[in-house]
Amino acid sequence: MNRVIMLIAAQLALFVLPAAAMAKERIPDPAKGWDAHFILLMVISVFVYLVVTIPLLYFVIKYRRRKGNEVGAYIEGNVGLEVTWTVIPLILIALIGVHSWALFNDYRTVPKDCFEAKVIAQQFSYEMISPEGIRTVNELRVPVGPVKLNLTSKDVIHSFAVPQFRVREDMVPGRETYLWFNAKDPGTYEVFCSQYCGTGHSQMLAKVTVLKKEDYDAWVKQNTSEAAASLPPEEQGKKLFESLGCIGCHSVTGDKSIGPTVKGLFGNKTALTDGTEVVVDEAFIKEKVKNPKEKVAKDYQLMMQPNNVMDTDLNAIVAYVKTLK
Ligand SMILES: [Cu+2]
Repeated sequence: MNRVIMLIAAQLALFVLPAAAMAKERIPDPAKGWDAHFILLMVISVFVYLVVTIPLLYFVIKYRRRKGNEVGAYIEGNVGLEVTWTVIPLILIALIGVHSWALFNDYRTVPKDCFEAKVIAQQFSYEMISPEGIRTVNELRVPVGPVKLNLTSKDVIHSFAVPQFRVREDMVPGRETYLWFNAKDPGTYEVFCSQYCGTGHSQMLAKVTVLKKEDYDAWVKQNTSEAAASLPPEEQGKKLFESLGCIGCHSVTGDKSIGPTVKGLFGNKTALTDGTEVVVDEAFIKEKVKNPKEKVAKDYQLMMQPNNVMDTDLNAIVAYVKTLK
């Protein structure tokens, strides 16, 4: 019986709130649900605040002590009043409870036939892998519709947050987590890392680009055929520099970042923390990728992890770095 009352109350809440719209759609939109939930909490809180504060102020003034030894009247109690102030909050709390539960259910239940991609975080970038196997860095491309993201991390705990979709989920090394959102409108949506993960945390930005189905298909076609054709080493190197996450810490534009920029680096001398200088040549770059602990650049902290990169890929990276004059 109580359950029936709660369900009726929840239905009423859904009816009066914008969330009503989501009940009609086949695929729910938790982003709207969160907004509705916020409004529900706000309305209830303001209502309770006013119901308590206005009479309080009134009584404080009306029943203030006026003369020396005035004593207040003894009041037995009032059954009607007590039942009212128990039942009304009970209904309000039940309403919040049922609405939260329904929303949480939508938020964590991935719709069928969802577009599914993978995101791997590392200090301080994201690698996105489309269902077709296309790898991108700091930009996720998805078609319009529900999207599920499988998340993980290579190093520390990061958190994938897209405020406009009202989603956030931790990215934990050695574990796969997930989130889903309903990308209804084409456009660009910002991604933030919302778990402090190191000095480059605030630069750990990315975007989700929602494309019309046909635009997405065109992008896939373009990138898979391009990948099939063998690229010149510099271009391969550029892709590796991005997909391996090097670009997260080493800019190619000359800007100072977590690590030194690679622009204008090749063939020049660079200062190290131990006070010596070294010429950046092929051997140095290759050694540095594999074993970053040695020969740290002056004014920088060692943040880099050793990378197990194939020799052919290393050659491609060197070829790319050479082009950045
Ligand atoms: Cu992070």
